[in-house]
Amino acid sequence: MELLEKNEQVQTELLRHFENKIEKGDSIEPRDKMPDGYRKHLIRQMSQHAHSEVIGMQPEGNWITRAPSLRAKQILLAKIQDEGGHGLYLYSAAETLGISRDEMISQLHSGKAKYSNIFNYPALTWADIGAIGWLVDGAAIVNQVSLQRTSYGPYSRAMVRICKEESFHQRQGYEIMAKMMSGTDAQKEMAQDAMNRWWWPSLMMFGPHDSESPHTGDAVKWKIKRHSNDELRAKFIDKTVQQAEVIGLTIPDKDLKWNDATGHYDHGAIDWNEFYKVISGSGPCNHQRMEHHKRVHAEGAWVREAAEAYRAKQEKQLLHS
Ligand code: FAQ
Repeated sequence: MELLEKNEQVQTELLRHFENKIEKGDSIEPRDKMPDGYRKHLIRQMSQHAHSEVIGMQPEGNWITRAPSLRAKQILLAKIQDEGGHGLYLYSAAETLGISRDEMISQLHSGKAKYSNIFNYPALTWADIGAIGWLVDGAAIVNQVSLQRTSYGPYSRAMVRICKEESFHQRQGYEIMAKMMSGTDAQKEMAQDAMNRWWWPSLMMFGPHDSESPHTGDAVKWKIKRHSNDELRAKFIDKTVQQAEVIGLTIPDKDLKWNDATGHYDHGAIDWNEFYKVISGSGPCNHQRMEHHKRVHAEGAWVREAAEAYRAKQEKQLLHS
């Protein structure tokens, strides 16, 4: 009985330590005691973030063989490789919370874990590669810059490195759009068409409005989220409108208007029916994205087995040396 009470006291003390750290803005590290809800919340968000990075390689990968120049091909290859790397840092960071990579992948394959809505749309033309870099990476950066100050140490450190690479990605996308907007009428039309198709799904990347976001309350309390979905969306719109104007692109929103009182742009209504349809598996490319991931994952089994055999061999050698 005494032992049980003592154990409870220790647990309470450790949780108080967690709360103090959150309160002070110190980072939580893997060995710290944390509430189960905090751990689960992070596993959900970080694994979904990792899956998004990896699934996000597919729409761009589709254009490697069709890039319009060797320079463009090299840049695109490097960018896609970076996205794969981001997925790997994030899977590793999530593993520190006690979930294995295999488990995360099987949650993705079973549909239990989501990935970003945005990667369920097709990349139809070269301008889409510009729009993905400029708008999708641009939206991802706004979110990830804020996450650099998230309370979980391994996640926040991964974000610092990821943000440096994302800003290069955003610029390569903007460069493609700017180049097309200074080209022929057909190229300008292609760029505007890509803008029209990617704008609204990019706004949806920030998640539902704050009033409809079930996870925001806990996320803010635990300092996982440092800014709300709507705050980040507003930040993204404010900076992107100006960038569009500079190169002559029109934002496909007739209700977009600067609001002096809020210091932000007002925007038209987002089609949340489309968002929920896409994140529940019925977007234009969901089936294709998952089938591709499952097939390539199965084909790569031999690489994982070889790496495991190599690790076991090294361990054995170390024991006998
Ligand atoms: N897509 O209560 P909330 C990238 C779900 S990286 C799909 O507001 P939360 C790089 C949400 O999971 C892009 N589902 O949720 C790149 C929840 O459902 P659940 C990925 C979404 O977590 C560029 C439900 O709706 N970035 O692009 C989305 O507080 C180019 C209720 O939502 C990250 O993951 C969505 N957009 O806020 C790679 C950033 N939004 O889980 C290649 C980290 C919401 O209960 C090429 N994540 N849902 O079933 C976050 O900051 C947050 O998780 C939010 C959502 C803001 C995405």
